[in-house]
Amino acid sequence: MNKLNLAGKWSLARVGEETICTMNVPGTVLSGLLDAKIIEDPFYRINEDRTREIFWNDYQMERSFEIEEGFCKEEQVELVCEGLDTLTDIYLNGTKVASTDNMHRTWKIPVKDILKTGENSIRIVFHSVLKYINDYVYEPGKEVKYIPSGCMKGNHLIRKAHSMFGWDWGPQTIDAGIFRPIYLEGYSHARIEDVHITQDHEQGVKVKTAVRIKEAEDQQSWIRVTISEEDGSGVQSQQIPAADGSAELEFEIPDPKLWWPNGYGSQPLYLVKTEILDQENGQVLEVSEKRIGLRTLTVSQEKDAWGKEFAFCVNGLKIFTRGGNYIPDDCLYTRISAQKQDYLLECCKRANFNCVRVWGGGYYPSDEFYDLCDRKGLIVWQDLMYACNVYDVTDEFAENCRIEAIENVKRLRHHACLGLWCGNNEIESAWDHWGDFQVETAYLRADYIKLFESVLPKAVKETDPDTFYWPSSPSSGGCFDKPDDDTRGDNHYWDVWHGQKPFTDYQKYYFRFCSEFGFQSFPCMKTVNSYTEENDRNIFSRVMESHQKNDAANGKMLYYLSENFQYPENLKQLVYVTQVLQGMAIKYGVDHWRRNRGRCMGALYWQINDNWPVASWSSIDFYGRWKALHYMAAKFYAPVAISVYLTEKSAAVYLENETNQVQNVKVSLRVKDMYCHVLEEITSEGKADAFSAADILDMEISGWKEKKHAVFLEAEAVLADGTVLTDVETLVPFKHLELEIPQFTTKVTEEEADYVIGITSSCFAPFVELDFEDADVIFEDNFFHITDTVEKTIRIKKTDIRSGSFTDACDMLNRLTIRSLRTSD
Ligand code: BMA
Repeated sequence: MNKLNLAGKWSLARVGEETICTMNVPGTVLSGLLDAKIIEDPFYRINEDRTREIFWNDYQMERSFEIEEGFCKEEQVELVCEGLDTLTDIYLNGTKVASTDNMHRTWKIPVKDILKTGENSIRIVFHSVLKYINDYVYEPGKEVKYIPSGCMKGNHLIRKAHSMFGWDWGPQTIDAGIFRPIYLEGYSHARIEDVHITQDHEQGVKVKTAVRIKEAEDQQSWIRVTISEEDGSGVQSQQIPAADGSAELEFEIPDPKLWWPNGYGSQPLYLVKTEILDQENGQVLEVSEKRIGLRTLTVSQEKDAWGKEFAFCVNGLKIFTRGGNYIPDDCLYTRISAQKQDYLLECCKRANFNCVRVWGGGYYPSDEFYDLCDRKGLIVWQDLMYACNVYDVTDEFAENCRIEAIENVKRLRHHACLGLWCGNNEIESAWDHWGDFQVETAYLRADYIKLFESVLPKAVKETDPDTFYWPSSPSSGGCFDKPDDDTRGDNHYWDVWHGQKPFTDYQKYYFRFCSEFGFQSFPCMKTVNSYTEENDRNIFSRVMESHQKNDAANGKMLYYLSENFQYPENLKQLVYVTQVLQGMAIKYGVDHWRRNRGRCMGALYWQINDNWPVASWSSIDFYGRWKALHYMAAKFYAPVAISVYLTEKSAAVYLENETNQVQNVKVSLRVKDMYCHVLEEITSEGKADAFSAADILDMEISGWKEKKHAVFLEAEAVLADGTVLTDVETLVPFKHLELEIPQFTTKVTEEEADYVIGITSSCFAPFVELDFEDADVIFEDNFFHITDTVEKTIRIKKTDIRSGSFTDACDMLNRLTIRSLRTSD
């Protein structure tokens, strides 16, 4: 096969005008203009406004390229575009060869007749999507009135990531361009059209590969499939002639090594190599390689005492799913590198996630994303790319969506990490009871069923019958049958935050699986500084408000602040305290649902990441900096976790055990004063069975009513292997606690691979944050409580110094900043 990569230098222009600059492809209008320094950073201050406006223009990208004679002699030549954003006309040597209208699809365009030996040219015109949606003339009864929060009217008309038009956490930076590889392929032989790998775990493990090829004229081909472990051992190979272009080969895997999600076992992968060979000379014509993991993975919906469960079931084991929701990592999609995603997903793994939900308002990530999830043991809940919108499902639109689904399902279905396909985000629920949806026409309502309960599930099931399909998130199974019912299916819960209910409200709900719940915070000052000038650094300034896309959110953060903490003295302290609030909120929900393991079987918080620097629900900001929530998640998502459940009269200490071992534990619950003196202590031994949660100890606390402002509760669990887990609760909100100002003593020592920070406090210091103003590191733990006068040690692996550097321990000590609730700077 001949392949010519068309990546590299292209020229960028507005249609009909002079070249603006040369740019790198894969690249977009924004990446091109930014690299050429023609526009300023769209994320700085309110540059978003200017950035959006440039997309009222049509753009074109153009280049020439040389074709060798041999290429033109191939029987077939195709132009392959793996990602075109979005409304394009493609010209080769001046002839229009295709128009495209879906950034989620791969376009393969036959171009043999147009290519010539020697110099050729390609020009892609990107029509303004803003003009398209603005000029769009709706048919009577089909005008969609609903606009998702922060987004633009008409975003639903185009198969382009909805959130590129803005969202309640993202800017309207639009963009257009070639965001994935583009190349020519010439061939005169049979091609692999499809490799569908399925597994049978009934008796032992059998791997089946169904191969379909497009045969070439006058050529007989063989199909060879080889399967091996990743290290090359256990090779098995079979080769058979292709009969009518297809072949099915089955392998029995001796001593199968099963793939498990993070925390339940390892993630061994097997390599499945499919080749087509020329029957006459044995020459290999084409190769396809896929990595698989041996596992069964589905969703169990067995009936039980509470209704119907909703639990991922891996190799027969029902797990408690812990994770978060993923959005695109950047508004400029060509900057979403495998390296960036590796970092993000590794952070998820470090916080003890076993699942990420790829949310439907973004894009289908690249293959590398799923390779990384396979390796890290992160189950992917995969939405199809539809969110919070109403669609007019014409035949043409339905066909476009159908092909998009088939292409992406084929690309991803072999991945070990793939947990389920989900039709969309929140649209069933919206049709069921969101007020704004009830004014839309019945015609459009019927179109929901057509697309999400007919066209798409049919396409997905035909292409990947083995993976679970769920019509919407949340849902109870479809047909507008109480999509928010908490006795079955999944739920999104937003009464804490959008509904301004107290954190304790989480404890009223026993969802079967909570796939969204969230709480906002500001990113840290380093990130705020990146998009503001000194004068902007007030949360109600024009600049900071434009980096807050949920209109009511600043008010909400201040409301929750007023309920829990004293008034912060400055922006630094405000930013810190919003992060603490966010971590506290999510911990409340997760602890409660984990205590009710069995009834609830999953928690995915909203949201893991950001696509620009912004105040949002994320636990990791745009620059990869961990907010308090991410550090806290590492603890509340740990396979074995402790939590205190407080009621008026008593405090109960629970152990949540997501391991296959019984956990024997010694638990202490102490009432301490502000100088960490123990005023009362009870201890108890107990156990939590494998995959269960248990109430280990209860303490009557009514006796502390009088002194409730002067004490805190410290729960400690010592596991059989010596691991110590702690949790802290207070009997009054922190704002009413008689906290002393802590005097910290710190030291830093250097070891070969780590720096070790030793820190002592003169008194109880809740939510201690360590940081460096001019360096980024990941601490072993952060936003922790100091509950006694013993030195606490926190390690920093040298490999976790992400930016900046330290000459030695002394340098680190000098630059270390410490904050806690009673620190004012
Ligand atoms: C959820 C998501 C997003 C949104 C978030 C916060 O329901 O699906 O649409 O960003 O709420 O409002």
